[in-house]
Amino acid sequence: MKFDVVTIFPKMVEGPLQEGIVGRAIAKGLLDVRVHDLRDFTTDRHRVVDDVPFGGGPGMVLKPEPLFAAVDSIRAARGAPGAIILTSPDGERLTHTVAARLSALDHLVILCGRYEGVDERVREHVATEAISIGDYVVSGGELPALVIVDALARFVPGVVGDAASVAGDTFASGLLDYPQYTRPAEFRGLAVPRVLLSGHHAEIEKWRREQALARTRRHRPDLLERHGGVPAGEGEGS
Ligand code: JEW
Repeated sequence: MKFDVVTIFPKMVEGPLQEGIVGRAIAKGLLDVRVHDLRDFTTDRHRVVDDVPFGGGPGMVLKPEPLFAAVDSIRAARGAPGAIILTSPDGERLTHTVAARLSALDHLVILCGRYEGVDERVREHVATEAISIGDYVVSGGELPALVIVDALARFVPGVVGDAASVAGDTFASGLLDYPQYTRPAEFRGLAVPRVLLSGHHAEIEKWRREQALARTRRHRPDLLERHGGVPAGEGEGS
């Protein structure tokens, strides 16, 4: 899968991409992520990417010309992408379902906004969709772009070593994860739940299911409703 990320802070994006699961996938050739400095697509001596908003108001807006030029350049080098995503707080919320849909595309361009946002002509005539990573404020589109690359990459075959790990992912199963423990079995007087040390696999499965349900009910009851409620006989009891 190919990504082209356009940003005024290329180092902010390149660093994290070299680490962890995404870093290994790039090293293995499963992902090809190119990061482009928006300033390289300016034509003025001072490499200006922003300007004041028409109509007044606070802050600055990313100018259209460098963003149009960056996408033209990416198209010329790599062909037409399957989608051109604008990161934006008023885009479609990134969910497991949206990530799965986008991960089926072979080539994505991600445009990182900054300041008060980007000229609307970019959104209307360059971007094919706008994506938000959730209902909180961040300072620009770089962290959202990294979240999008990471979340989509996990659906690419071979990126996550253990396929069972992807299938069991919280938002694939519809439940939050059960609690995890590792050695030592007792640490500073804190014991691991006995059932996990018992070797009774059916008991362990039952305990984990109960824990996952209890956590989901407490922290994310909306997830249970979306999946049609708790199936009969699968509650954690009273
Ligand atoms: C996101 C790109 C570019 C946020 C989420 N937040 C916010 C916000 C900003 C400017 C004006 C109004 C609200 C900051 N910002 C971005 C925020 C993406 C930009 C500037 C973003 N997903 N994506 N939750």
